[in-house]
Amino acid sequence: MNISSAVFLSSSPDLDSCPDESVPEFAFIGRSNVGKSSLLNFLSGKRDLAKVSPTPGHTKLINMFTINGRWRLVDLPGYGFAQVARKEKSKFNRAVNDYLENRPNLCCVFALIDGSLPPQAIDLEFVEWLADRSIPFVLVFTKADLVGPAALQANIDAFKEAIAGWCENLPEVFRCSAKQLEGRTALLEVIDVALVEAEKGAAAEGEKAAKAKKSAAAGDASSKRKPGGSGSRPDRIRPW
Ligand SMILES: Nc1nc2c(ncn2[C@@H]2O[C@H](COP(=O)(O)OP(=O)(O)O)[C@@H](O)[C@H]2O)c(=O)[nH]1
Ligand SMILES: [Mg+2]
Repeated sequence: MNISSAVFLSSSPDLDSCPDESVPEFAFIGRSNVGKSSLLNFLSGKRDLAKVSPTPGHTKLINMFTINGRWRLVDLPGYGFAQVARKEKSKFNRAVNDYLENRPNLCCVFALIDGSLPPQAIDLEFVEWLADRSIPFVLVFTKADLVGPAALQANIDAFKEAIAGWCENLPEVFRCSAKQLEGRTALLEVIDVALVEAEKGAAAEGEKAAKAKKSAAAGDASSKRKPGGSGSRPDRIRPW
């Protein structure tokens, strides 16, 4: 995918104040200092898209960027300072929880994991939380340049082994280095594939709606929307 435009759209403190749900969204999240801002800048080709901050925990808002006028890149607050106890998994961040659980146009979460470290409890808990809710996600191991390939692979294998019990199907795994400019193509390919699926889904929804309208016009009472029905929210897009 060629990124021809990346434009800041919004900063929202909660789900209610997020923009409309008309465009497929891809969310990036990880522990503070995992390299999220660096990766977003690298992916978008804009050096200052997400400000690279030396101060961990800097971003508290749900930040959205419109890419190529076609999809949104969503920069979610890091979870490094939530101090989540094992039994309090719902408390990462209310806005993030709300967004991840209830955003119908969320296509995929890119869960960023520091590839230079062995599995960290907070990352494992977050991935368990995603898997519990069947939220579609892939794992992105960052800072691949900091360790040798064997150590990186060992960290990835240990992580996969730790989550194997929670995930029905193991998620796709990617490795990247914003410093050495590696891993961009594979991540953008994930988005490309998901966009095609999302657009197919949207076209099918459109056809269904057009058929319903036609049969309603023909006087078919069964196709009329029930009062108080759930409206026109599309089904959650699940490309994998
Ligand atoms: N070696 C290396 N350092 C990185 C990489 N990505 C980010 N960093 C460094 O990690 C620190 C945190 O990066 P940042 O992008 O601000 O992380 P964020 O807190 O997750 O947004 C900064 O000092 C970055 O320079 C990478 O791919 N390789
Ligand atoms: Mg950052």
